[in-house]
Amino acid sequence: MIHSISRNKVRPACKPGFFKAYAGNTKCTDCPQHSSSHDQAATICHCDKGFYRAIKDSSAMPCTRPPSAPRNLVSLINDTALFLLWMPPSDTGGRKDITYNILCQRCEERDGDSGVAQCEPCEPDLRFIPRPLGLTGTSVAILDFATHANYTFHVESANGVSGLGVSPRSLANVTVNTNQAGPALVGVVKKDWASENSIALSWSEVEQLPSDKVDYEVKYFEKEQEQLSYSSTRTRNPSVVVRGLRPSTVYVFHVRVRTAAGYTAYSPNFEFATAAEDPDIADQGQVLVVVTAAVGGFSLLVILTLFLLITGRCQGYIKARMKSEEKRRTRFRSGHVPFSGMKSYVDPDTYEDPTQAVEEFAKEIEPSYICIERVIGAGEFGEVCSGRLRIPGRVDIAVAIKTLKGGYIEQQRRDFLREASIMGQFDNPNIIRLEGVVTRTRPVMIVVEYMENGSLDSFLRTRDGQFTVLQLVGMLRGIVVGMTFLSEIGYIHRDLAARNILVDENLVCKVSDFGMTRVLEDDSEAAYTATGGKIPIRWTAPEAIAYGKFSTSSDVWSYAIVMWEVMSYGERPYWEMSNQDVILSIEEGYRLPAPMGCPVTLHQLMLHCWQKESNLRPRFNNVLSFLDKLIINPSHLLALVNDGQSYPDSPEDMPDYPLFISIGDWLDSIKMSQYKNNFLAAGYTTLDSISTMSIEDIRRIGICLIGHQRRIISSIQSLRLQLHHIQQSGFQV
Ligand code: ACK
Repeated sequence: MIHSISRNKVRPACKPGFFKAYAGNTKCTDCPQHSSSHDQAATICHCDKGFYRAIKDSSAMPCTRPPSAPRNLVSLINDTALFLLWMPPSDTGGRKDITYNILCQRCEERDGDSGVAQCEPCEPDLRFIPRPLGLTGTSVAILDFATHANYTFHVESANGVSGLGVSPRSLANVTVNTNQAGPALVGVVKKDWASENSIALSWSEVEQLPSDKVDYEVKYFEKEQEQLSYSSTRTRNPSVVVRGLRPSTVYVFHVRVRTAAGYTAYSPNFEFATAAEDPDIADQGQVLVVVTAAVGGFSLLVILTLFLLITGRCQGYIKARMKSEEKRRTRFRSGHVPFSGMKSYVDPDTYEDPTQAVEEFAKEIEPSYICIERVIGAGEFGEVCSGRLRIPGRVDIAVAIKTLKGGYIEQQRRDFLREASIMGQFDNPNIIRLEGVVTRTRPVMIVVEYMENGSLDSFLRTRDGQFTVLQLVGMLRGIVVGMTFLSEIGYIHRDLAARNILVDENLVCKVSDFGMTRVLEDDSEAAYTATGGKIPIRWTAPEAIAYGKFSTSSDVWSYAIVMWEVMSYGERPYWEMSNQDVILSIEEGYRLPAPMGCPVTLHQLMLHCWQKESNLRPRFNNVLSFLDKLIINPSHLLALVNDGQSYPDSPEDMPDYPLFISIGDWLDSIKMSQYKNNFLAAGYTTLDSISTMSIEDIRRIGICLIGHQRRIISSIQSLRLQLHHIQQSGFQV
């Protein structure tokens, strides 16, 4: 009875601040968040200014607003794809239905020096993967873009109430220059003829070659031997005769176009064999051509040499060249990659007169074109300033200017300019670009491109925890692109460390600080070793510390230390351990554990680069394709990217990641790819599974050559040690 009375009791009308969606004897409820009612008996609360309800939202839901812009938008580019990566907005507007739209413009700089760009919508055939609009993830891949173009991408964050009000769109922007990328412009490469030691190739020129085409680069190597050595040669015409090959050998060739702005991608691989040693098999006519050409070439060389000797000019130059050739031959003998025919790095020390190296590789700048603005740091030779380079008829650019302080002696001047003659030989988007030098007036200056965010180590220390793992991987990718270039032209850096990487406003990382011995003198991290050399111990591979054996593989070791610095936001490698302890620990097999929040896959890559045996370490191009795979398929990394994420306390809390280094990758890295099927057929599919294999197991799966068995088992032993370290550092593998 009481019950029925209370049911029949009529509730009063809702007061302001409350509402009742349906008429009847129901309770009034508080207006949802960001809404209010000002009248009695409200059936709906109206959204506060700037807040909205989507059509599908019920009146009981809070009012929401459009999200803020995506954060930390970055771009990555390779030969065929461009990637945009970003972080979700800091303000989601109170909704979970966030999506992203990509808007694209192609911008050309206007004629004249106004510096104002003219933009138009991007070409319709640009492909976005998965799609340009309504993305739910925080990355997109873009294909079929033009090379040598500037694209501006606007990434818009939107939610169910975007577009309902008058608020501006929430956009993050990034401008990408595609000079460094490009589809292969060379299609089919044909063999015209082959002799015992030569193969003549030709290819058709594509219709739309870039106007700034410089020449073609033909890269070749013995089939199955790419890891050991390759060579390359250049030609201005779409044909070449590649000489110095071995008889009866299959070679792999691929060709790319070099433009003023860099390389396009390589053509597909083409395989051609040289003729057998039997002279009857060689094409006599072709041999004649080669002989004639060789004799002609030799006579020309003799005449030219005589002329130069008689006139007495350029003797120093010839000497320097001979010295440099000698050095290169020595390098070849000592097992380094031969670069026959390729314009490889020339050590300025091989010039009798180093001034000549500077003249050859660095442009002299008129000092009045340089406008120094402020001092940004101190180098060993003098101040480092920022400023602008104003070359008439060209757009002003921001530059950093290294100066040589007064009172120097000639040797200091040479050492200072040495870096310019090294840097001037490099042309790569991830290597600091030399604009030129001032040598004819005082102060002597080296002018390089300006990098807004300065050195990578200090940059990361001031931005601790502010980037996604993908962004960090993007930075690492840039560094490895630069290092791949350096290793390809035969330059060994010797002092690769985060302090020697510079970062621009778009987070593009570029390798800097060249000059080997001088750089090491300059580097406060460099310490004297037992053999008397000055070496940055924490960054240097054990064989380089112990015997001064620097190589591209020792640069790979240093690169992995840079990876560790990046993933730990600029932590000092091995913390406060003394240099001596670092050397001993490395000798005993200790390796740096994964930094907090570092995906297992990246730590594995580091460990792979820290193998004691230098020839088991991956090469830079392997590291690059490794990172590219991660970037293209970032799900393993993205799973770790949570705001305020903390490192799991126990292995059980770790997400279950597949091992990133596949059996195939591992076998490639030890040049044993031919056995991939043996492992897979016997059921060995992860590194974890092979880590317990014995030499008998190796034999059982059909690997019979003793040398190959040894190489594989030694790599497995080193792997076992690595896996042990990973487990000790708390990761599950
Ligand atoms: O860490 P930083 O700001 O970056 O301080 C050092 C300082 O000069 C002494 O080397 C900065 N620096 C060097 N080269 C450049 C450059 N190209 N652009 C911007 N800053 C530079 C470096």
